[in-house]
Amino acid sequence: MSDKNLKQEASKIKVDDTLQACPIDFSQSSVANPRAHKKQKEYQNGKIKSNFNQREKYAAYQGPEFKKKFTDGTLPVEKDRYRLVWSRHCPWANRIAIAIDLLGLNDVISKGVVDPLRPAGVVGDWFFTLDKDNVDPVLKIHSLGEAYRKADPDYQKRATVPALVDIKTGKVVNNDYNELVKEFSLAWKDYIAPDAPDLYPAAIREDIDNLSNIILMEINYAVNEAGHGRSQADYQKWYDIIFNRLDWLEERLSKQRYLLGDKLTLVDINLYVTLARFDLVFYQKYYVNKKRLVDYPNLWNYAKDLYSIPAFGKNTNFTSMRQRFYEIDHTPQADLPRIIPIGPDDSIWEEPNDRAEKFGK
Ligand SMILES: N[C@@H](CCC(=O)N[C@@H](CS)C(=O)NCC(=O)O)C(=O)O
Repeated sequence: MSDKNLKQEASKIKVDDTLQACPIDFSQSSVANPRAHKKQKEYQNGKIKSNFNQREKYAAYQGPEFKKKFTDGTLPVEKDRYRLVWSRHCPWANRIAIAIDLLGLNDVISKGVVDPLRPAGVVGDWFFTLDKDNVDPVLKIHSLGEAYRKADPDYQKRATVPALVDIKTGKVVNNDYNELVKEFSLAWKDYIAPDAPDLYPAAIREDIDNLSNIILMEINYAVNEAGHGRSQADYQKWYDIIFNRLDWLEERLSKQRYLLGDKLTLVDINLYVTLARFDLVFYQKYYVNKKRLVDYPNLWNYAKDLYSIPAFGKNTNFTSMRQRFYEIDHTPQADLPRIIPIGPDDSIWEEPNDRAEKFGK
């Protein structure tokens, strides 16, 4: 039986996946960053190879383009066959990295991490500049765009994270951040650790989908929409949506440990990835600043509770967030026309939380 109230709440929400999923990127501006402009030319004229010189410049929003599935048998479920390429700053990619570790699939699905800092002036591709020789050790590529173009030689859009790559062919097979966790939960049962949580249990699937849609529209996308506000009225609209919904979530979490009761599900991951970036990024950069996360007792304790689980904590990296959202590119720090915020203090995430005590183990 699905939760009627939740169903009714979700029925008021229209899922619009043409909304902005991507953070603001201002490193291209020659005024903001003269060095970037010079570097950008080297990509445009092909001197440096990346997806950049082929992509649609400033392509508008794009939804996930690669959606091959395990659940319908298109993709074989095979150990050591797939690699998740992600960036630690990215909330969408963060969902998948957390889920792989929570499900205990980290021994069978590997992960490659791209650099949240890109070459100055480049958008639309991610690079393996954190790796030795700037090459992903498994896929042997310099940029994620290479795997996108292996999958589709005419691919001209952004090479986005998360991207699941078939190691055998080197091709991106799925970059659908809304579906990948479900795919792993449903089709990889043979490999999921026996003590792992069921992130998408059959009995409450409808509730999970309903609450996920609410959180997607009114939290996950909404913070980006507020940050990209096209007018004062537009910003105000999203600002109100976000804080009304956070009040609603605060109330919900005053009664139960997790969003759907006493068991963690994938919808907790979906909320967590925005909460983890709330005070550092959305509050101070996107003006989503009526309240901070730490001002909500239940949401804050809930976020710390999740952070204390290694799959969440180890995949939460505040340095990468500062890099991507504030430092942006490889321009030397001394030349940066931007400021990187020192606060908030990241160490407060390590402080104890009251959730187990309040709701029992
Ligand atoms: N729109 C993306 C959602 C994921 C996304 O926006 N990822 C961002 C990082 S948070 C990205 O890779 N952006 C590429 C870029 O900045 O050019 C998709 O449909 O897969």
